[in-house]
Amino acid sequence: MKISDYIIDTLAAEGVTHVFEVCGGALGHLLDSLYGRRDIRTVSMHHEMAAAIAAEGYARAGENIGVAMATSGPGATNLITGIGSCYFDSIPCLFITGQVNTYEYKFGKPVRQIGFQETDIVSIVKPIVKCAVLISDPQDTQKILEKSLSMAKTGRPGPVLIDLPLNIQRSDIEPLPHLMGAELSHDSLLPDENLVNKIKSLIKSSSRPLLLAGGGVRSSKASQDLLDFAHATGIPVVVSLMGLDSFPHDDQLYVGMIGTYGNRYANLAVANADLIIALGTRFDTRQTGTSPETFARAAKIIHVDIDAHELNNKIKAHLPLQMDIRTFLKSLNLNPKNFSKKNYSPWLAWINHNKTKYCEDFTGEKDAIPPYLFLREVSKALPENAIICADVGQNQMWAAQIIEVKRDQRFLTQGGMASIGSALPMAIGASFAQPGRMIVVITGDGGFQLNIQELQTVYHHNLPVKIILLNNSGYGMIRQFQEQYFGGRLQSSVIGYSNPDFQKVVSAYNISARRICSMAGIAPALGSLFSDSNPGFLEVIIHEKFRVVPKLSVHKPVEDQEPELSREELRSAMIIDILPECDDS
Ligand SMILES: Cc1ncc(C[n+]2csc(CCOP(=O)(O)OP(=O)(O)O)c2C)c(N)n1
Ligand SMILES: [Mg+2]
Repeated sequence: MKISDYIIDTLAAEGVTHVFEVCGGALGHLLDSLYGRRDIRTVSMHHEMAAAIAAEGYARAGENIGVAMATSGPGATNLITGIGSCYFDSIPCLFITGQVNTYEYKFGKPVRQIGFQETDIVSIVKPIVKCAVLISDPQDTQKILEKSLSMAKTGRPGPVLIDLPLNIQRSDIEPLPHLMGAELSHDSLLPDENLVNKIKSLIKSSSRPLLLAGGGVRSSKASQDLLDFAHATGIPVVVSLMGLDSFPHDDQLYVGMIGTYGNRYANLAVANADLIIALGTRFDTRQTGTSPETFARAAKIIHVDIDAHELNNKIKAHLPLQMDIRTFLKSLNLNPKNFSKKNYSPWLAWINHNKTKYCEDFTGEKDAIPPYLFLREVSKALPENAIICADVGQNQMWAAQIIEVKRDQRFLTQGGMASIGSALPMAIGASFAQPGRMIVVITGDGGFQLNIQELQTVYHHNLPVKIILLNNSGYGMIRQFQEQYFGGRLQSSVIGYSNPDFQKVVSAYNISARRICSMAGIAPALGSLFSDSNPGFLEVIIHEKFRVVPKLSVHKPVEDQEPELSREELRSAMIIDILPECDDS
């Protein structure tokens, strides 16, 4: 059997329904093996960065591994941003790159290149993949493919890459029945009785506990288990940006998102908690601030993560547990009596008081559309099962702070790589993973221009992708940063920056486009945007004065975001003492 056919068959057998790619000579045989197939479809993108991120979006939104392909040289290098994102955010994806024939490849020779577009992509991506292999012997193909697929999905998920020279693609092999043994099961790593007792007693002695949900909750498909555990114990839940959609925001136990751009009330909860059960989170700097020693300083921390390297890495845990989140929660949920509900009413009342007092600022000036108000309206108008894809920048943080993500909704965004221009290709991938669901892109004028060409993919497949572009005439997030730290010298975020007429550009792609610049326009525009399942585009003019607030600056504890509360107010907002360095009295 031809190797390229074997590979596509294997992917189809894995349940992969779509492969995202940009063509090239070095992919020749693989493309030919995709030709005419109905069980596995080819989605031709217009930039490999977008193909990689579409695969990422497909894996984030669905149940399957994402697959992207690119030709050798520039095709392969263009994949890198998406590969890195899958690595940092733990998304299972397989990247296949075409390569020159093995007899044209330099291997160890001290020359720069032999074959046309020959590029050592395996070495280039090594630091950002779980594994990357160039197949040089056809007989290794099955072993490498099966191992790569298994690696991408098991343990802490992530990207894998296979570099496939043309002569290997066209070689024949006799595939054997599955080579791999049973996949590593995490069920063997159950928390034992001793451990359960420890957790039980930590919870028992706490009066201000919090569950902190990270991206690992979704990765291990543990959202329902988290909901069950929270309800069984009555413990309120804060989330990280990656864990944002792992717990329904309309649940009474939901507090908010923590971190640099987190909700002030959620950060106050973290600062004052006496127990934090942190699930599948790596305590990224955006979460803890730049002074991790001040983070959750009153709390004992139970830190559960599948990746042992993340335990006691930045935050010292009272109880570090290397374990799959779902396995952990499932086994705790097995015996609800263990964790019978305690009365946390004073704690919950304190949290809810802060939620009201420190809610986001919805006020505008004259008729300018305040982003928080606008996105709250978007949130209300979203279909029950919409998938929101947020780009990177102010638009992302406004959306993360304000959109009330419901139980059947998703919120997809890049955390660790955080590439501007990622939301549109992410949405394309998500729409193929979840046919029939509306996909809503929240993006900025700067970021949108990085993958604007993918409007053609949206149009070509008539995808139910609704793009909301918050146009503040600049790289707003960088402008905010320069205003804060560089005396308002807006080099390159505003100076030297300009936008095209987005209405004309989007219309040229045959997608219906609309623009609003006043409050009165919001309701009719959202009504019409969400009224059908065709592609749609809404440009919202946002005044450049709007900032992401609150925001934490460097060297501050998370509870002390800007705009700063008066020291007196901060003191009264805290249960524990404020830090001496925050006290100017
Ligand atoms: C590929 C890439 N280049 C540069 C950046 C740095 N960056 C982060 S946010 C941002 C501004 C994005 O501007 P825009 O899309 O208009 O969003 P806004 O912040 O204005 O909402 C930039 C340039 C990045 N994250 N990714
Ligand atoms: Mg902008």
